Amino acid sequence: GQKEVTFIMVKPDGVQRGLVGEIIKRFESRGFQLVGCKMMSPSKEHLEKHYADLKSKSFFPGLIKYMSSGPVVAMAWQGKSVVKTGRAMLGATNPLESNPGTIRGDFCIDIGRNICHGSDSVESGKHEVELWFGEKTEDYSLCTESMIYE
Ligand code: DAT
Ligand code: MG
Repeated sequence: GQKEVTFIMVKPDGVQRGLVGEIIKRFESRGFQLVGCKMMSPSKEHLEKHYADLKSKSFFPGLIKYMSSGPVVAMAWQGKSVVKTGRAMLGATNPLESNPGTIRGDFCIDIGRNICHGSDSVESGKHEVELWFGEKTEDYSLCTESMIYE
């Protein structure tokens, strides 16, 4: 329902390129609810846990190096169908295949510099929010809820 959560992260290149506000703005404007947000420099061990399913890929070492090249902004967003809609808002993994109007389709070019992360399923959304925030997300109701949901 409306309590669905997804893990959205502005990657180091997104932070350096000044796109933190732009990415937050798109999720806020859509009507999603920010329930967790922090800037941090994750350890390699933490990133290896986050990307555990990609461990066997040839690009894995490069991915971990890039992801630990600078601070990231980790966020938990909540709302109806936020996982699937968040992925649609991010665009395809390879930015050259991302539609204009998506975050990746508007702001980047290379797959290894695709500026943002979004959970790929409801299960991984829960798992990743837990991995990055533990229990420390905020539980509050938006006073605009009845204007966003019927
Ligand atoms: P996504 O981030 O869209 O969920 P993913 O989980 O398959 O994509 O991969 C995680 C990240 O790894 C992705 O954002 C960029 C990098 N990556 C994926 N496939 C890659 C490839 N073929 N070459 C280089 N980097 C890749
Ligand atoms: Mg993924």
